[in-house]
Amino acid sequence: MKEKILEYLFNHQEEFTSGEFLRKKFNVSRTAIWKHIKTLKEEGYQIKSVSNKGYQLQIEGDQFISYDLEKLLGKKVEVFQSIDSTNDYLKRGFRDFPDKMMVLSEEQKKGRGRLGREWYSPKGAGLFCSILLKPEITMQESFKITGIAAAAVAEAIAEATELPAKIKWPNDIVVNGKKVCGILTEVSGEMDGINYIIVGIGINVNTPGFSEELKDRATSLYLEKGEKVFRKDLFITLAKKFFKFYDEFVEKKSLEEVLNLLKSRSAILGKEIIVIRGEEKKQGTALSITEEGFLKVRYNTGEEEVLSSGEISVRGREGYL
Ligand code: BTX
Repeated sequence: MKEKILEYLFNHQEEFTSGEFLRKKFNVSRTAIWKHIKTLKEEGYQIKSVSNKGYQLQIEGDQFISYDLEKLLGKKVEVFQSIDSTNDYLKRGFRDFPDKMMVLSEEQKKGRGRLGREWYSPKGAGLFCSILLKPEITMQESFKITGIAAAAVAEAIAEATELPAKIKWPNDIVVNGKKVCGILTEVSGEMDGINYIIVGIGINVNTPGFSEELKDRATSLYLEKGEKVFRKDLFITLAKKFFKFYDEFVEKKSLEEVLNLLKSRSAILGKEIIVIRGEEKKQGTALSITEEGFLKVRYNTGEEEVLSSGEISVRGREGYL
């Protein structure tokens, strides 16, 4: 019912809709209408109420509206004003949530990176989203999902901003040598298959600045471009690209376009890198991306290795980033 009221208000934004009209249309009590409107307001929708006139949905410029995004993408999209972590939300409810559901939040109180690290997720300026996937693929194949997301993010950023977005294998997107996006893919599965894959994507879109600790390594699309970027368009482009690549992979086992992008947009191929495993650090060169989307490295010892995931530091202008 709440969704139906929202849909009606969304499609009639230019006018006020009276509570009486809604009551008759949906055949419920005035109190029920009032309660649904109250819940929608609590969820962050700006609904103006004027006595004798009724209700009007007011959408500010760059606001994520669940109904609007669902209509454009044809998938379930939940939007929060604040949450602990969008990945954790999907993890808690994955059994009841549909495949390919997405969740966005204006801020995260406990945004997470890999290995328990923090992801800086301030209100209103970023794109913090997670995608729930329940494919019939193997654990080994699930490692390719981060590459699919990285290719989609880099392409979406380049398309929306014309910035030179590069992929720092496996899970970062960098612009001019600094991180604008991190991807956290979490997989749960057993011998006979996958329970879920949750792909968390955090993009610094209009973030005005960073702490002392982050500012040498992190940047935002706004800081690089010098003007604000419309988050809704970026999200729609990103989601469409992600699902195009993902469906091609799951249905046809094809990674062709993704592989081309992982290579052509790579920030590390041919460069000196350090492969970090806990305390161990090995120097080498990033040789190539394999047919699986994995990274082939040649260490300075002459030994070669193919990595399906991992942590990499790349030699930049000022040492290793
Ligand atoms: P990562 O472990 O590769 O990167 C985390 C590191 O990046 C941190 O230790 C810090 O040095 C740096 N960092 C923290 N915040 C930022 C930032 N906003 N911009 C640039 N650098 C930063 C990367 O992990 C994976 C991040 C995924 C984030 C998404 S947001 C939606 C979803 N929900 C959630 O809790 N995480 C994911």
